[in-house]
Amino acid sequence: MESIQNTADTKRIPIVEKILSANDRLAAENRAILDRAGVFALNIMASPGAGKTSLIELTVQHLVNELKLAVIDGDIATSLDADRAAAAGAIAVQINTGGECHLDAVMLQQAMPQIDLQNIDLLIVENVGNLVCPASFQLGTHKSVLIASIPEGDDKPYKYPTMYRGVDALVINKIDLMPYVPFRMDYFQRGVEMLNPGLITFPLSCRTGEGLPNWLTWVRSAIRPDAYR
Ligand SMILES: Nc1nc2c(ncn2[C@@H]2O[C@H](COP(=O)(O)OP(=O)(O)OP(=O)(O)O)[C@@H](O)[C@H]2O)c(=O)[nH]1
Ligand SMILES: [Mg+2]
Repeated sequence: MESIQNTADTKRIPIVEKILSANDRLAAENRAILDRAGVFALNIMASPGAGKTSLIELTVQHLVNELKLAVIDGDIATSLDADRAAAAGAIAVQINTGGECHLDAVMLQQAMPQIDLQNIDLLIVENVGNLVCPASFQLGTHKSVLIASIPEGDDKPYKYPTMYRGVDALVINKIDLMPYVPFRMDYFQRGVEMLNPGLITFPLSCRTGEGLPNWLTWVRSAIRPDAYR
């Protein structure tokens, strides 16, 4: 029995590696397509309900007069989030993954032709709500952003290290709920610092707008580093 188990394991690992390296190749193609069109792209990841669409709506509302914006929304089902992004003022495309718990590079490659990229400055991709699967699939976007939220609890960096390790910026949303929910900010931030030292972090509330200006400044400077230095 032992040797059968080992054989199954040794066969499984190369297949997973092959899928991931095929995905990485497509992600590199996506990046090249975006760069040729002069589009800066963000991949927004978080657990379900952390506030991805809320932050995208606010970002679109605040930047729509200065940047040409598009949103690609990944969800298992429905076009609810793309509808919200469109109502906020972005060109919006919905990807329904049909059960997959993450977006991958091929899904993005299929969605991008629905947008006139030559006419876009910033593409925001909302990944499927999940702290595990999206961490393994590069999309070709320029920066990855994780949204944590106060009601999820302060232990999440410790429990989902791969996600916290791989991102370029961290939003801590729903800080308006700090008085009502036990959340040790020090403990949370120690976990983040251990996994991703110096990670730029934006505590904010999509509900009250507190902290939002710092996030918007970061987005602007990430897109056009020279203009905002
Ligand atoms: N109190 C509070 N509620 C918030 C805040 N931001 C978002 N919410 C609420 O949290 C809920 C989920 O927000 P969404 O923006 O839909 O979250 P999401 O991450 O896009 O959710 P999925 O796409 O389903 O994974 C909604 O009821 C929001 O109104 C916040 O800063 N404070
Ligand atoms: Mg959403």
